[in-house]
Amino acid sequence: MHIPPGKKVYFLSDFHLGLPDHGTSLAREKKIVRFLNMASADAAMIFIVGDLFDFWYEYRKVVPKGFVRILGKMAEISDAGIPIHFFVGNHDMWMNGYFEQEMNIPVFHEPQSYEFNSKKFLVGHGDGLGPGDHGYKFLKKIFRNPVCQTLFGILPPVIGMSIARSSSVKSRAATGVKDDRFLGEENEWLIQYSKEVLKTDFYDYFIFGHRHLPIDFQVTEKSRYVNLGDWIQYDSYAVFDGQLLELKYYKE
Ligand SMILES: [Mn+2]
Repeated sequence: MHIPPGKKVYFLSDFHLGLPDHGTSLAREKKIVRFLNMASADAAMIFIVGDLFDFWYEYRKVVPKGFVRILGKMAEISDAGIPIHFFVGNHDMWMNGYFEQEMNIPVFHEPQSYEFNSKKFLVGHGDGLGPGDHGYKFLKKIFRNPVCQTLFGILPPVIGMSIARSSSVKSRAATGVKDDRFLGEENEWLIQYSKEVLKTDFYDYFIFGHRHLPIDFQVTEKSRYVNLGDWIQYDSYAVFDGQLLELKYYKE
């Protein structure tokens, strides 16, 4: 895709809407909508790279309550002809055609390659990539198993949603705050993953979320890894202006 002069590509992730309560989440949702308003003024394309919701499960005929402002804004931007690409995160992987049908927004479950103005990008949420984390990788297999998903789907939503809510809270408690700082090149698993990919494929930019920590790291002389941070603590995003990629912080 060619990005014309004056146009930009935006990347952002990890809003975790729904967390920790309705009022706090709504204030955050409104802020993200204001950001999207600003971005859509000069966006050629917008990437939302996972964990938009703290929990999302699409039943066959029903979707979770709430989130009308951000969904409305995404629909409006998409209808205006600005493509939005969505990547599921580990908190909202249970998507099943709603974004595609309702908003014409494609949903990706794996990292994807893009080329903008001859720069190569690898974009994905980032969960389950790189070395280690075998516990999560095993859970992810269960979460993505069609039989398990169907069984969850036939539970009454009041039960399903409360199981999900408590496991989402537990997964955060388990992560804690110990990873709230840069762990060094050897221990940042998405840096290790990027290096592994570079052995066979070249990318100028690796763009991931999931880490909840804005990171801009030069992996090799020619390749950078950018972590998008989150919209809970940082209000961080990345923007590509056709030549350069920058990690930025939204300030009102
Ligand atoms: Mn997240």
